[in-house]
Amino acid sequence: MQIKIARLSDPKPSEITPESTYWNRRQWLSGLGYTGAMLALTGSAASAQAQSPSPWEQLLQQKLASTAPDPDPIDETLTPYEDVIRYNNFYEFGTGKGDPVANSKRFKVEPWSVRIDGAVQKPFTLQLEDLIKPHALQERIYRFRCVEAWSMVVPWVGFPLAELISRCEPTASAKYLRFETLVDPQRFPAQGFGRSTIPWPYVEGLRMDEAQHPLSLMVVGVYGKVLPAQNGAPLRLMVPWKYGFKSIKSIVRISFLEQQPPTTWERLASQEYGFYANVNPEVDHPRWSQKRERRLPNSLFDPNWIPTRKFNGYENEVAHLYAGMNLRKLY
Ligand SMILES: Nc1nc2c(c(=O)[nH]1)N[C@H]1C(S)=C(S)[C@@H](COP(=O)(O)O)O[C@H]1N2
Ligand SMILES: [Mo]
Repeated sequence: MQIKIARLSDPKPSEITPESTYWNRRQWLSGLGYTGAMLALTGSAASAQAQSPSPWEQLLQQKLASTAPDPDPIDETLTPYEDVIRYNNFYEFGTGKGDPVANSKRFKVEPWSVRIDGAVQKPFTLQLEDLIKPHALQERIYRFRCVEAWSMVVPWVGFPLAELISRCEPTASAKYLRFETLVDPQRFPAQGFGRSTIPWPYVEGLRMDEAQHPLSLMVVGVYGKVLPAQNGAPLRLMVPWKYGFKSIKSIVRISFLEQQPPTTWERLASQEYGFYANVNPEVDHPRWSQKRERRLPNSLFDPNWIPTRKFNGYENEVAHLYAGMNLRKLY
């Protein structure tokens, strides 16, 4: 029997974000002063949660308040916060772009831990607070390009994945990383929908040198605030030169492997989604062009199409990782 599964798709007009005011970075920065603005934002996030913040939240708020601003920000207009948190792909909450924000209202991060295993000196489990304790948080303003041909510019907050990797003490045989999202139908309602969507857990992977690249970020915040559930709380990956589906959310397990791991979208439709998934305008998706993208915010009247850049504009930083590789075959 053929099971009809959800697919990533060319977005329907009904999913296109309504036009909203641009939140210019310079206006944002000059408004209250950078730290002031961040404190104001984190304050309102905390009060929206009613109860007193958990130890994890307190630690995270503290760390967020001393986030180092992006030292070399790209000169592009930020996608407004409202769009970043309302237009999401997170199939654990449903397949519609509005499902994650609607279905994550009661999401609780705790309890949470991240299992580290595979080719490491000694497998171990990181509790939530230990995840960020040794790391100084940094802001990184990244272009973010979904394989569905829409894109954003987002000020993430996190720390280099390379820092976490060195804490894991991988052995010489570790050549790949495999990441896994939490499976818990209590917290992720769409995981209780049976076989109607994608198989769980959501799995992604990177080659070791990609994971250690300084652009690869473990994200715990956005716009100076605690990362909302719909964006992958408490911990998600951000690899800005790859299509968005590589940037796995709500991670509970990181395994170091000798072999390339099978990953979710590659397993579902390997002719459409590859393991590498580097943003590449020269290799079209079988069902749509990858030469252009809708930069959010946009509207039906102003779709705001812009040309897609190789490696999402990070070619100078990452092209050396793929020297000699045929990126048409290894898409
Ligand atoms: N666990 C999990 N991670 C995921 C997804 C998902 O459905 N489940 N969707 C991916 C896709 S296709 C995209 S484009 C981004 C969206 O991230 P955002 O909602 O923060 O913009 O998350 C990625 N990570
Ligand atoms: Mo995506």
